Amino acid sequence: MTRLSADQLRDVYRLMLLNRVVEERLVNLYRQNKVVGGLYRSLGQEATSVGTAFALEPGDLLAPLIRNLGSVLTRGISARDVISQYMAKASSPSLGKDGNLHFSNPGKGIYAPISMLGTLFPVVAGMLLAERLKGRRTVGMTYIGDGGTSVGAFHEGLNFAAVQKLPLIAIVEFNHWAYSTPYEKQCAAKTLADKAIGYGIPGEVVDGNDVLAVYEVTKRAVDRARAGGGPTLIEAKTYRLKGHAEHDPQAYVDKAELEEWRQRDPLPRLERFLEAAGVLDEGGRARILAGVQDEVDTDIAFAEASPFPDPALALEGVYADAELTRRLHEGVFVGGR
Ligand SMILES: Cc1ncc(C[n+]2csc(CCOP(=O)(O)OP(=O)(O)O)c2C)c(N)n1
Ligand SMILES: [Mg+2]
Repeated sequence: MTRLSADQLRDVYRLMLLNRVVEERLVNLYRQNKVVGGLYRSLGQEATSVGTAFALEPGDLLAPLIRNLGSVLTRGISARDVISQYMAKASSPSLGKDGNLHFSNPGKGIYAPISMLGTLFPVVAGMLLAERLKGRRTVGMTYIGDGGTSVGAFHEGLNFAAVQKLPLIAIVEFNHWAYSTPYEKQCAAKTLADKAIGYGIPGEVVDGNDVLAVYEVTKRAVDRARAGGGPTLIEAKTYRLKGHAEHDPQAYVDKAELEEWRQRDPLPRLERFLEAAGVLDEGGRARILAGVQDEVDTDIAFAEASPFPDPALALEGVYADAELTRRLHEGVFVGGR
């Protein structure tokens, strides 16, 4: 049913749980006014982030959007970096200059979201072209929401990647909403995967709440891309169970529809599978949860105790800075490690 080993399955479960617990704890911090800026949940979408990123190999690159916390955790970014970043502490990857997932860690192959939706596509396509020119078989993955697929940059970047047969994995997260705009007012295509036909690349639709299905379809696409087969567009059907961000009470969402999707929560679904497969029992589940909670407790204590950035440094590192770039490439931040 899956090619993942028992250890890998437990790791996937731990990462989805970490994704959820970090966000739940960030909500508490947000309500205490300790988060600087917005808080963008991925509740109900954890399987898409984790399942896709889990299919990459070391050395591959990933450019997430703000809802892809699970993707960056899967690629080895610590909860400590994410929490420090949300709290805009000097110990955060952007040294307190930016919020949420807006940071890069080239050492771990993570490249920051770009706020102008769609723009990551031409950027990642260009990075992959550079990698090819250097003789490397690096695969790149980036994400776009159902709303974001309507912008020009998405089209231009994916078209270029298709023509150049670049190893780009385009993950389209169909979560039904683009802020308060429903899909029907966004696009007339039956499925977003149909757009792949126009680029001459494979398009796949997957149940985005089934982490194992997400992993399988992505792994196939990654293998094909690395072998020179070019990009794949994968549309993951999922649901945004929270508002656009914490400040949005999603009053425009039908309550029955929301409840229906709550029943399809990807986390209990994976728990049921792992239990039936004999991979995780009640004791194992409790141990993983306790480990995740301990980790997040320690990371929150670290972030709370960390100072805000020195205002005198506000103008440093704003433009290209060789020393800062070197430190980022080595994954060495002010916070140490
Ligand atoms: C080009 C562009 N237009 C508008 C925005 C403002 N904006 C930020 S998020 C968002 C909604 C995006 O919806 P979707 O692409 O479906 O992603 P989701 O939030 O559902 O994950 C909008 C309109 C933007 N960031 N970039
Ligand atoms: Mg959306």
